[in-house]
Amino acid sequence: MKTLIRTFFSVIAFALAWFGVISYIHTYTTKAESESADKTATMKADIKLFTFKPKSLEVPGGTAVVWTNGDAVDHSVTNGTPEKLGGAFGSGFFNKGQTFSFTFTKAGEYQYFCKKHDFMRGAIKVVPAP
Ligand SMILES: [Cu+2]
Repeated sequence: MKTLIRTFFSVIAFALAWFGVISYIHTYTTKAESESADKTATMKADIKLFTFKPKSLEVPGGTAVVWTNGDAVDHSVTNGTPEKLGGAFGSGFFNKGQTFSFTFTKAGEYQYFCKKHDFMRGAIKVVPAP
């Protein structure tokens, strides 16, 4: 009987130890993930009433620009102009409440437009990172 109780307690102790190790690993990895995510600076932009807001935006290199569609119609964020595509980024169509994100690493002027409404235009100016 004594051996049985001892075995029972050692099994419990073993299980608790494992639980501790696993939760420690879990905490450690999730923390590492959120820390690396924090390193990317983000800038928010909106699409509202068929307009990119702000129409032009200046960001340092390494910034992720996140566009949120506030209209109940599909829009896209497509690099270039309808006359001359840029090719650096293109969102495809996304609808109300959805977002598109692009991280700008190279300095320069990036024009963009909406593939469905070619009068919708905007620009991102990327300056060298400080
Ligand atoms: Cu559009």
